Amino acid sequence: MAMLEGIVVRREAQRIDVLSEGKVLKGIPKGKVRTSERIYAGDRVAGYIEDGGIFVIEEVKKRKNLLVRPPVANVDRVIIVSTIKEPEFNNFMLDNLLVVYEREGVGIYIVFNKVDILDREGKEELKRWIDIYEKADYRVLTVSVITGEGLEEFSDIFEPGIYAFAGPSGTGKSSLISVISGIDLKRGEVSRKTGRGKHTTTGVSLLMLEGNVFVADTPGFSKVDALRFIDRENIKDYFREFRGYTCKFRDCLHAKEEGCGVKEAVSKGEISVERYESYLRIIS
Ligand SMILES: Nc1nc2c(ncn2[C@@H]2O[C@H](COP(=O)(O)OP(=O)(O)OP(=O)(O)O)[C@@H](O)[C@H]2O)c(=O)[nH]1
Ligand SMILES: [Mg+2]
Ligand SMILES: [Zn+2]
Repeated sequence: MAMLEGIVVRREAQRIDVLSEGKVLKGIPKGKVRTSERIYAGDRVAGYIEDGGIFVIEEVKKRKNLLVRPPVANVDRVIIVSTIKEPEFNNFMLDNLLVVYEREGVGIYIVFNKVDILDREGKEELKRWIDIYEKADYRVLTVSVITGEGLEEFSDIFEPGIYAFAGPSGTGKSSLISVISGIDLKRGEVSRKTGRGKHTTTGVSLLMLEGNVFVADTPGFSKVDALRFIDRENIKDYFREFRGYTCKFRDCLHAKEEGCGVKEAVSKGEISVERYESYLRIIS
C-alpha cells in the first residue's frame, strides 16, 4: 500500500480528522502510534487510506513544538486574541501566556478585538495597553469583526504555516477565523449541538486558508499558570523587555536584590510597572 502524508486538522475527544490528498478523512491510529503516542491537531502523520474513507495513522512525524495551551503541534505563530471589554481584559493572564509562548519560540501577535464596543474611556484604556505591549516588543493589532476595522492589516500577517488562535473564552477567536476564512465556524458549532445558543469552541480544528496557511481555532481558557510549565528562576528569561539589562548578581531574580538593572529600568519608566508586577506575581 502506498504511504501517504497528512496533517491532523481536528482533535476532539476520540475524534481525529486527517487532511490528506486534499480530503478530510477519519484518522485511526494503528500499532505503536495507538498504544504509545498522543496525537495533536497540527501533527504531521504518515499512513494509508483504507476503505476509501479512513486514514490509518502509522507514524507521527517529529514535532517542531507543542503548545500545551491550546494543544496544537508544529505552531509557527500564535495569535492571542484579547478584548478590553466583554470579557474584561486580564493582563496577568496575557503575561502568563506570553511567557509560555516565548519559551516555545513561536512568533507572537497580540490582537485586541471588539474595539467597536469601546467608549472614550475604553479607547484610552486600549491605547494604554497597546503602548505597554509595544514597548515590551510585541506586535499589537486592533480589530473589530463587527465593523471590519483593522481586518485588512490583520489579514496581511498570514504567511504559509500554522497559526494558533489562543486567548480567553468569548474574545472572538472563532469569529475572527470565520471572517478571514469565509467559513462560518459558529454556524457549524450550532448545527452540531442542535439548538444550543452558545458557540463556545470545543476541541481544536485547523482550517486551511489559501496558500498553505493553516489557522487553528481553539477553545478559550480562563486561567494559565506559567509556573506550571516553567521553573521559577527561568521565568525572567521570557520577559522580552528584561533582556539587555545587567544586574550586580548574575542569578538576579529582579525581585529584592540590590544593584538590579531591571528594577532600575522600571523606576526610570523603561519597563512598564504593569509587566513588572505581573512578573513578580508569577514568581511569588
Ligand atoms: N461587539 C463585538 N462582538 C464580537 C466581535 N467579535 C466577536 N463578537 C461576539 O463575541 C462573542 C464570542 O465570540 P466567539 O468568536 O465565539 O469567541 P471565542 O473566542 O471563539 O470563544 P470560545 O470559543 O469560547 O473560546 C460572540 O457573540 C460574537 O458574536 C466584535 O468585534 N465586536
Ligand atoms: Mg471559539
Ligand atoms: Zn536584576
